[in-house]
Amino acid sequence: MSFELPALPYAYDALGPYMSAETLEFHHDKHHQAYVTNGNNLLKDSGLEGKSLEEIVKESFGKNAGLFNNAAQHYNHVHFWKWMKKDGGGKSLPGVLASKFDSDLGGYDKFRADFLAAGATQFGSGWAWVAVKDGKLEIMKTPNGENPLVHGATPILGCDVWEHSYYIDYRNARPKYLEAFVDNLINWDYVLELYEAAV
Ligand code: MN3
Repeated sequence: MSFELPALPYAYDALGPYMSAETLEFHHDKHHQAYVTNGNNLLKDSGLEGKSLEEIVKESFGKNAGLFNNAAQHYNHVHFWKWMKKDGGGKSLPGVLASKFDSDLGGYDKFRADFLAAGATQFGSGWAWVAVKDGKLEIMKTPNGENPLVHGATPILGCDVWEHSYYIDYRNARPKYLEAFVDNLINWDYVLELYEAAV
């Protein structure tokens, strides 16, 4: 397969004031597009051309750094756009998520504190995650393009903490961006959809 940039699932200005149209124009149209373009160039003659995106991410990890970085960032961003919506966030988790967050993550408030801490303490570029591993939810953080897939887990929520995700709107205040993401942007219905597909 070749990589393709998906359209944003909302208008560029839909996530204001928490994430501006300018941020989404740069982040989606420039940064994500670059991962797609570079990933497609590196996929040629890699031996992984016929594989799914998830397989390319897992099989290139530790073996083909250039392809891995771009393919993993493509995977991460395909989901990142869908992990946000207008009027999202908050603590009303749909379906089984509420009880699962209670049993595995110590409840919503502890999830919120731990997820914010994971994102804030990821040194340099990377991601904060909620992933399913062996049927249980875990909070994780990873550097650069790395994601839970290469650690035997399936991500169901991720927040991009690369500076390109927040510097236009929040400058250096990464914790403020993380709070806005959790409180005002998370599309919990998409988190539930990925959870149900993972278990
Ligand atoms: Mn990004």
